[in-house]
Amino acid sequence: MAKRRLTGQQVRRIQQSRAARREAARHRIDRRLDAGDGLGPETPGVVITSFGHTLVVECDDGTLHRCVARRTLDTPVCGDRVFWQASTETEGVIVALEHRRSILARPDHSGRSKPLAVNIDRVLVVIAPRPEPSEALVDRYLAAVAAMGVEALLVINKTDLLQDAVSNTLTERIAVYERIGYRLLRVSTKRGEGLTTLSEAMRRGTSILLGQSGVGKSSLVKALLPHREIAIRAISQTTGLGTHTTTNATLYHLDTGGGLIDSPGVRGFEPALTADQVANGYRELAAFLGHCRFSNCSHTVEPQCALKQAVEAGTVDRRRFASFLELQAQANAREELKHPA
Ligand SMILES: Nc1nc2c(ncn2[C@@H]2O[C@H](COP(=O)(O)OP(=O)(O)OP(=O)(O)O)[C@@H](O)[C@H]2O)c(=O)[nH]1
Ligand SMILES: [Mg+2]
Ligand SMILES: [Zn+2]
Repeated sequence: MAKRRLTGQQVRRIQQSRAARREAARHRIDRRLDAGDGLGPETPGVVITSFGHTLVVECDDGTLHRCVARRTLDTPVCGDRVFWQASTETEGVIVALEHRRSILARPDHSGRSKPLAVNIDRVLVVIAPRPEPSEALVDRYLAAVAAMGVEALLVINKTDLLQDAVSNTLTERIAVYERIGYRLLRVSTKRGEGLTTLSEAMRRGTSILLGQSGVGKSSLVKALLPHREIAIRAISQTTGLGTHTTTNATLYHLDTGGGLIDSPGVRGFEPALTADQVANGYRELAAFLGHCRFSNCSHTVEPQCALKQAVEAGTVDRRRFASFLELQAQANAREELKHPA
């Protein structure tokens, strides 16, 4: 039978009635909460992923529970430590959020900054020979991570593809990050190479995988945890419409200790940093900041700029410096929008 196409108006009506039903359900839960009625005891747990308004909460015993959040709370996200109460046999309601010790935010469709995952201790920026790496993206991630005050590592996946001339260029391009003190791990999920060292590096705290779509973040999770995903999929009722692209941040536990969050790939990333945070996000500039002739030096046109001199001397990488100036200009533009002269 041919599928009958819905008109725009019908689609809108369906969406409205779904939203209304959801709201009504949440109101009912709020009333029950206020009346202290029929809900289970407050239980601690951690949000491991979300699907629309449904949050998947994991308890200390490893059980997974579908929950909604009480309307008065900030929207819980992956990594949030919460308290929840059972509302039915299979569902629950999150009634409290613990303090977040770190927040990784990124702009949503409308440009507003939204937490992607929280309580992260370490960021693994993943790149690969294919898709073509974007150093601009790596620089942005590293600057954002510095502002979060957590550790950053670079992971080159798909080293099995590093056999030709491409490999030398990639290695050269990436070498700058090692020179300025970032740890670089080389792995291949396909060949199972480098995975032990990687899990060693993640043994403590919670790590998150960030990077372009297709670099192999989910493949890394699968290689490290072949079994866990199935349970989470069952509870999410995802349809698996023939795409492997990750759409939600999801927290996994490693057998070797530590947590690992898989995240959806991005094309670009504009961290909402201040000019100072941008400067601190380029660790190789630290030795030169404050040494320019003018204290308010913009490091663009001024004479005797310590940063430009370091670039000329070859101490600071020219490409990184250009990306620093670009991020700094964006930060200044944001400031001006907030406080027009
Ligand atoms: N040659 C090679 N291919 C790999 C390796 N790891 C992953 N791939 C392939 O890369 C493609 C993308 O892998 P994913 O794990 O889905 O990538 P992702 O980073 O999770 O992508 P998004 O979820 O879209 O952000 C798949 O076709 C994998 O089979 C590797 O080590 N070597
Ligand atoms: Mg993925
Ligand atoms: Zn300067």
